[in-house]
Amino acid sequence: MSTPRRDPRSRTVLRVGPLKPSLEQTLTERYGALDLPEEPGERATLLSAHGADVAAVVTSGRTGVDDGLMGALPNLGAIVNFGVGYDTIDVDAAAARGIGVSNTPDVLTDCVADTAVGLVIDVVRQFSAADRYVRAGRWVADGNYPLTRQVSNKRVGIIGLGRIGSAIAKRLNAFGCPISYHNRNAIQHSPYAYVGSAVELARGVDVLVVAAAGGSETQHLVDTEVLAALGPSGYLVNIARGSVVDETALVQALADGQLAGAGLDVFADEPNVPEALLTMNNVVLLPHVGSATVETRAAMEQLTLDNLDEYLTNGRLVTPVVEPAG
Ligand code: 8YV
Repeated sequence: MSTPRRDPRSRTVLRVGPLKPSLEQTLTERYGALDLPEEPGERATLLSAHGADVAAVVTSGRTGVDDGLMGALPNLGAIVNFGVGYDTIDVDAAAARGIGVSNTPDVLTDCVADTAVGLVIDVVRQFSAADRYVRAGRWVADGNYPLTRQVSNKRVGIIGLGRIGSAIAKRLNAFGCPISYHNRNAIQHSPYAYVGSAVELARGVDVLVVAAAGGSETQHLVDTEVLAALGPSGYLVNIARGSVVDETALVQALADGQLAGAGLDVFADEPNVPEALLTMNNVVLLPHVGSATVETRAAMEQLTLDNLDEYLTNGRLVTPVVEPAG
């Protein structure tokens, strides 16, 4: 027997963590959303006064929702995530509690794949380093910049051939790069070569691109052994989650000259970047901007609101990761 649904306009929405300013504004103005305070005392006050009213949460990968917060929201039915990665949401706890979870797939695939290709080109051709060379007056003082390496035809290995990994493969394939990949399972009819482990994949490529989802299953999948297999002439690019790479091992490998370079859009403890990386000229550092274009962020915002509306009016989600219980 299903419970009768309440008027969607009367249902309470809670914003958890900072979001795109225009999305925050819409949530406040159109939905009368409450904001979860960061300060523990204020948070406890809000939760005891309104926790039982909350039907839906809107959050992002920066903040997420843990089991404890779900427990303080006994009538929560959906967690709507701004972003494709949902590793900061305890999805097992949500599923066990019958809480639906949505994300924003597809709309950001192109921009994140573009970012990966940008990082591959930048780290292999050393464009950021060469730019610094010009700005420092070194072209005049020291002459031509040293030769770098060619991008076209490099062997590329992709960890995580999902939507984004496949879009990266398609782009780099057009550069003449032979593509191989590692996933938990081989993808049927994929045009790319499947490799059974991350170490084996790293051993056979020049550039290793990390595009796997974050979370406990992929934690430190790229470890000392994988980096050693990639070797002193290999490059690592990560546009996925900092947690997939053992950052301490990465810094060590770079410091020891055991890796040619790294292009990183994501880090283990954002926005903090290991101090040692800041002075390495063969490392390109981006502040998690993979999806950060006007077009893509607008599309992510729209899909977030579509999921919220669909849940509040029909009890369903447009792009569910976990289906809400009926
Ligand atoms: C965003 C991302 O930066 O979609 C993701 O998983 O990492 C990025 O698109 C993030 O969602 C914003 O918090």
